[in-house]
Amino acid sequence: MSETKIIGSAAPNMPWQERSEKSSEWMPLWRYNENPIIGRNPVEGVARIFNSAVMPYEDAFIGVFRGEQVNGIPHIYLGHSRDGISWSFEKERINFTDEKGRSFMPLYAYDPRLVRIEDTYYIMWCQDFYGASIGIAKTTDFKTFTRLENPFLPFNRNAVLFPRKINGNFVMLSRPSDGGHTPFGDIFLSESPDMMYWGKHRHVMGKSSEWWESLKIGGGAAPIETTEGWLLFYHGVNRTCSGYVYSIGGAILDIDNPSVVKYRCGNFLLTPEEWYEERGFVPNVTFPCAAICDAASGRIAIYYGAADSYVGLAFTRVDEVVDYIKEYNTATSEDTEPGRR
Ligand code: BMA
Repeated sequence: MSETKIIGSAAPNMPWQERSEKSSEWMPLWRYNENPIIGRNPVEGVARIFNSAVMPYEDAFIGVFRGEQVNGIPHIYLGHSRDGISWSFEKERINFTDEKGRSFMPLYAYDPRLVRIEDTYYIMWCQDFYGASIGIAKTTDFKTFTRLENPFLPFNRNAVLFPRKINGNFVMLSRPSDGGHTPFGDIFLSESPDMMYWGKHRHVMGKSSEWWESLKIGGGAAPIETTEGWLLFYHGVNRTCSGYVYSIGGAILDIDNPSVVKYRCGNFLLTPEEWYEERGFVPNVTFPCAAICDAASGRIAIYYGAADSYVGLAFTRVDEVVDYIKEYNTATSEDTEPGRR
């Protein structure tokens, strides 16, 4: 086993369960035995919660959740948990405001990610901006949420910020798309000095010749800083004769120049197998949106949406997953170039 370490803070109270005999020894991720951790009808007016992001906050955990309301329209709900596993949700969706404090709600909002940079928490999601595009807001107290300028033109999805500035700029991954169920998609990166103007766009990685990610890919959890580079959990999609299948993949990006992919794993790390991943509103979806990690022990807990109906939890250790990604590395020269054309 390598000596790869997480660079970051300790989270000794993070959810954790050792690999049990239920999970294959040779797979790099193992599922929480009590999955799914969030079931149907979790709060009044919300039929399903999935594709959601959580993080440590004060002595407990906080999260932004994709709540599919009973009218089918998704919005973002705030949730609290003492242990990161058992969640309670606020009944009212998050009230986003403009900079003057006036309510400024998106028409719909889905697939939120949550990233802390210094003392500010940023939420990124997909919303309507003359078609699916990225919305972003900030908060310092999880009571007021101020929307910022929309970072990108339509159409775009799967935005996720890096948890610190790189070379003096904020850096965000995103996945340009179409206005529907996008049959293509690569991960790009953009930089901003101020969270308002975004540029220096670079290609990070595209679909690959491996069948599980041969249609499109998209960023997942906020990249985790490690001694090998940025560890990125993302989703990869295969088109089958009965629809799309979403699996979880892993890659390692260069620490100072993250449009350079050092390694990407040719094998998926997790694919739909359990009933809650294979059966639901949209079958065969595992969609990572967050990871909590403990730098001291190297433990990582990945939160993923399952079948657009539930939230699942999977675990790994940084050295184990980085070794696996390196062992099955299939990065091509297009991946390892700086992404500028
Ligand atoms: C994608 C997104 C995700 C969803 C997935 C599978 O296009 O809309 O929110 O989980 O499709 O339905």
